[in-house]
Amino acid sequence: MAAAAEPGAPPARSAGPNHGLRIFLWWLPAALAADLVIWFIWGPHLPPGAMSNSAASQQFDLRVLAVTGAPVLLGVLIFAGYAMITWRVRADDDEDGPPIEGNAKVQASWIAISSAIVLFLAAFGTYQLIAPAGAGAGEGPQPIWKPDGKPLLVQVIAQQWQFTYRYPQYGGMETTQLELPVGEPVQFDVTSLDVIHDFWAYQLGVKADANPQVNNVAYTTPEHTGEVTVRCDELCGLWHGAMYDYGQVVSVAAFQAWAHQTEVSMAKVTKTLPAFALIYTPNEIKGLASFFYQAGLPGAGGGYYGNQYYPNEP
Ligand SMILES: [Cu+2]
Repeated sequence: MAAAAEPGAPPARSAGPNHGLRIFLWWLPAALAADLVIWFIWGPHLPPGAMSNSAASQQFDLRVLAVTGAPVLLGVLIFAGYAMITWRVRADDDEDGPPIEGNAKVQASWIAISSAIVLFLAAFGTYQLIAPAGAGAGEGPQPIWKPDGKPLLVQVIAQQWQFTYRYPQYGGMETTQLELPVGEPVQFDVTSLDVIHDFWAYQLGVKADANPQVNNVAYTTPEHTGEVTVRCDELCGLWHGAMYDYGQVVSVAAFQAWAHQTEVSMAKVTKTLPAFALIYTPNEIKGLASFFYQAGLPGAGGGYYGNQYYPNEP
């Protein structure tokens, strides 16, 4: 015979349904379905695409982050929905409800799972930041992670408000066209002539600051042919928004043909350029003052350009 509850004592808790298991059984198929949709259907469309190895690596990162985050989000939403339905106030219920109690199992699992996810993401993020070779970000003048093989060198020179591209392996020619061969590692040497810009070749997953007096190196290997959108991604003055152009990834043969033809047709112009260097100081370019003089531009009467004085000498 069961002992009667003492008067005034809280009613004994009945062994009700296993809420944890019920929530888990709602959550498991939902999380599984969400992760499959994210990985296989949404994943291949995540930015920035897979045109280069660095872009593909960034897309992979976003897939992993989304697949990690979706089950957490669903866990919170399903728990909230379950709680609102199961533990809602019934029409004939005017009780306060039982006091909230601690639950060591729930707390320990929460801490353990959160810690595991955060530590995994920290390790994963650190690894992905350096592989492949700098992940398309500027590594500064002395990159630690370099791709295998001898890369095609492309110097990106930013200035208000355009990018030009210099190819030291093709006679140091400088063009406004970014042309790259598919399947070969590329080394971008990014610099600026004036203020801070940022070289962002979206489809290549390359983004590197262009700082004056600094050579900032970024690597990528294009894996598919196609068009590349290049944008300046650092507010750099009045026409910052107009500082963009379109590059091309083409077959190796098409690149070679373009490069040789451009090298020949630009030869006369290339001769007038300062010798190829990793950084340039516009103030020290010989003949600049006479250029200003001939063009009748400000400074034609002699004067300062930057912080250097140029006498009036044609
Ligand atoms: Cu800019």
